[in-house]
Amino acid sequence: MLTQEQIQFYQDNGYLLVKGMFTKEEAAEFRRAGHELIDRIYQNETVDATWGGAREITEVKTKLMHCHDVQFYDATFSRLIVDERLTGAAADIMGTPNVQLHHTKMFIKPPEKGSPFPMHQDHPFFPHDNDSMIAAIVHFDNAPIEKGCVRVIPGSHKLGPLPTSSTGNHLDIHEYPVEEATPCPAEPGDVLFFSYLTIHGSGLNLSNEPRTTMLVQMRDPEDPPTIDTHRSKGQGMMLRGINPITSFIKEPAKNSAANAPKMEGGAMSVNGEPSMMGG
Ligand SMILES: O=C(O)CCC(=O)C(=O)O
Repeated sequence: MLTQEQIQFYQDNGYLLVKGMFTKEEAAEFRRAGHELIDRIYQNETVDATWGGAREITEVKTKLMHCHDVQFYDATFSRLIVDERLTGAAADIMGTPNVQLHHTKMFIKPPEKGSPFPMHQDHPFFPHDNDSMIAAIVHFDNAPIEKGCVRVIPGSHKLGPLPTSSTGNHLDIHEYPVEEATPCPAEPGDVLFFSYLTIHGSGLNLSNEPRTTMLVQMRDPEDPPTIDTHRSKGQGMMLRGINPITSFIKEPAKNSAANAPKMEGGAMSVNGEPSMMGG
């Protein structure tokens, strides 16, 4: 449960860093599971999840390792996404007892050359009618500024959807430089929540250690997608409470290319699954 001050901070600023949501020991276990998963996947894959927009903000040949829908690979993450500490805070922020999964993804920004994320809103990747969508970034290890911690623009969730760059779903890199945004340095077990309208991004990892995080994207089950896009395995799973929509849940129709927003990143599959959909 969040305090009234925390909820007010989120409503004013569009983000909230919750310190110590998970213990250091739990974070170490998530990190072990995450790194072992990436090691397994990257035995067969060479996918680099770096966004095209990141290539515009640095000439360094950066890298980013990722896995979408991590709960399909290790039950450690299935338990994490239904943990009441996480979903209870998400419910407090969204103002609904019911929390539904949109997707998960883990990122490892490798030492010395971990890719940045240009400033962006998540909204264009998967717009929804009522803008209930939030992200929670669970930190598996520490993320100081030099590791490329997430940065936000406080209050930007009140601006509504902004025009994106002609080269991707990010914002203009000159108008919104990453280094001018507010850094959110974090320790293992801290969780950063933000709205899909909050402008956010992150810098390069220039340190000599990896930065390991898992992002859980969640929504109110009564907030429908505006367009049919950005499907993922497990989407629609209830993480907390009930789904008040009582008709039988059907498989959505096949994704329509006409509806698809601009993509970020280059790679298209990990283990045969569409995996690089940005956002
Ligand atoms: O992990 C990060 O540094 C930022 C991730 C992000 O902005 C996103 O996936 O939308």
